Amino acid sequence: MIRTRINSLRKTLVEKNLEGAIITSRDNTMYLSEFNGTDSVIVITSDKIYFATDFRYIETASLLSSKGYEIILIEEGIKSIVELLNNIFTSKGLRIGFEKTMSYGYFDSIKPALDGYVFVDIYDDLLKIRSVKDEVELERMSKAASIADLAFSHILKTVRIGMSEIEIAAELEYVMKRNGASYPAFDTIAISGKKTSMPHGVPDNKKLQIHDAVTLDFGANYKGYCSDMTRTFFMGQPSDELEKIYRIVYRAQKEAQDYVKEGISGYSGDKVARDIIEKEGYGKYFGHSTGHGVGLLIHEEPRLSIKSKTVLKKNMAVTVEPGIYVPDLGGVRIENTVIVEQGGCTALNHSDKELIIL
Ligand SMILES: [Mn+2]
Repeated sequence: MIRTRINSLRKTLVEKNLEGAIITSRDNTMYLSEFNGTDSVIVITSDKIYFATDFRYIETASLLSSKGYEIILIEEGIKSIVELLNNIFTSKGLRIGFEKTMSYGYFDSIKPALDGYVFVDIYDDLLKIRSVKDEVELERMSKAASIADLAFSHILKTVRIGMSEIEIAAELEYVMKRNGASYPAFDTIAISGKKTSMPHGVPDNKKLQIHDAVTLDFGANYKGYCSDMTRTFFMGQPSDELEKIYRIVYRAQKEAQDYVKEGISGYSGDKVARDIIEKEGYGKYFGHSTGHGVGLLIHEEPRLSIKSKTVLKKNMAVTVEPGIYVPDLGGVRIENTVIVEQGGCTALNHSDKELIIL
């Protein structure tokens, strides 16, 4: 798998006429080596690939030599990186790939070593390569999603009036860790009552009350890969309007998910959900896009949004998550992560989407 990923990057080097590339982001170093540590640098040329890391990681990194990597010990921080680059890139006036997400400080430190080179962004190219998942990635994402499913069913069994939002968030994260997650895929959202009108509200000491809507948006990170799901349920019968909103969001989510398949555009995937919500008169309360890619990062390519021109490919992972948020009333969001296939898609998470009243 690693070799295939490296080959895809080499294709980009050829297409963009690059002498080589330097990669420092954790998501891309992880993608190209499966090494899940920080502070590592990959330098790639047409025929060589180097993995540079410091004492803390050198033992783990040494395993990468069997994958074709040359391992370099960083002894003097950035000075070692500059030396490495000086040794590898000796010509002038050529083009070199770098990630536009690199910090200015880092870029400033390595620039003198690459004097005379033209810097060309390859971060977007790597995102594009990463948007189609391979078998190892699909397996990890599926596991990450089932860990989140377990945590959700645990909450449905244990949640009580009087519990605080923070307690619920902590419980979700605890159960995910107990079931193999390294950490939450992002800051867990567990909000209730009127706060559910804030799509990314922050859990606090607010306690659950009768009739409250409860929105949980959370995921697990399993071996580097994220899962992402959202459910809204109710602590006792919700108001008529919130129940109506639930049914609209349910239909928008279901129809958009049923529509997602290889060959559709990100734009049209968003439109299916948006049209349903707009027709019901709630268009202005659905202010975010319908979905985003998921993988090593919680938000990546492709997008299901009015701006997206991406055509979905087989084995892309994307969320389908419409929502309606009415200030001073509350909100509902239902989110599944799906894998794009020929003629349809498969949801990675299996928790029920039907209206749940506890
Ligand atoms: Mn999401």
